[in-house]
Amino acid sequence: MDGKIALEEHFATEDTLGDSEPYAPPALWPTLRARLLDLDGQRLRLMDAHGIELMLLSLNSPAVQGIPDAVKAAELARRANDTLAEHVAARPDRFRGFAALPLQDPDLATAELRRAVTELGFVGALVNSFTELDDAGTITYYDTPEYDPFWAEVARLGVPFYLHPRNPLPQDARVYAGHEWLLGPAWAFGQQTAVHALRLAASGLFDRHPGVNVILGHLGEGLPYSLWRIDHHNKWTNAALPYAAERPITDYFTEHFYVTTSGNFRTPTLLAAMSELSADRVLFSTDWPFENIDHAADWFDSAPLNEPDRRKIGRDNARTLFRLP
Ligand code: GRE
Ligand code: ZN
Repeated sequence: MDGKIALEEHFATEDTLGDSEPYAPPALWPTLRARLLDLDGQRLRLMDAHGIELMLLSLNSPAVQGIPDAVKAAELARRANDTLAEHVAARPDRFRGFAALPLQDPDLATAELRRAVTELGFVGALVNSFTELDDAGTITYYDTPEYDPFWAEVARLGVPFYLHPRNPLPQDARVYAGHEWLLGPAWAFGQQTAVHALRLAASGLFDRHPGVNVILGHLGEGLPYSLWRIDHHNKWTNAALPYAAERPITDYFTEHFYVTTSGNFRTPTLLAAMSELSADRVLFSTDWPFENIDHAADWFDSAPLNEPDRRKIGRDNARTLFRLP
């Protein structure tokens, strides 16, 4: 399919490059490094060869979320967003930007989001799940009351919030001891991000801010497969909803969440996401440079979809969600 739009597509700056090194075998790090730093060479050639018209670009992980000092995090976010804005300005026909945000401080994050959208023309924010804070392994999720003004601004600006994975900190990763292969994209990324997404849904933030939309990668980090059980386990007990939000989690998932195909090029899983969410809430993505553009595009282009759904997922849903021309 020509004209695809892809939206979980990463790059790195010299500041953030090192965060991705642990994810490549040493022999392949020079290749991943070059793929992360490249914006208009191999990346554009692969986009051309595989029918991707537009990429929405975001920083690698955890980047800004991994810097405990709020002021340093805000400086890094600003620098990275300015760099990205220059690249987008050079090729507005091929690239758009997601803002990196210093959620260490809700006010700084709100200000940087506003600047990125209104001054730099960014189409949303992509945040690498929880943020480190202070020095003692403190972390923060965004379902707590101090983030309410931030979510109000997300709704006011009308831009989506992409909740992207990162690994748990060692103190929260003891379940993986001796099984480190489960860290990262194999399992821990998705598990960690899914819990964060459920925290947001259960917090009531979508009741307070109905204009907020959250995007999850990797076909929803396992959640479409789990929604029914989250809401319906032990129904015979007639228990009240065990959280602050007013409605079942499935309602928020089907009304406020979108999922992308990033790094999950599997037809039965795609069909499960489509049947829980509808074809209107699934969007094509590759997860370049951690995954291959040809793997994503060849799978998607030949997946057994009807052509109207392929157009929606490959292009039209993104045009609507991001108000692209
Ligand atoms: C990602 O951004 O999705 C990612 C990483 C690191 C390794 C694999 C991966 O940040 O998919
Ligand atoms: Zn990614």
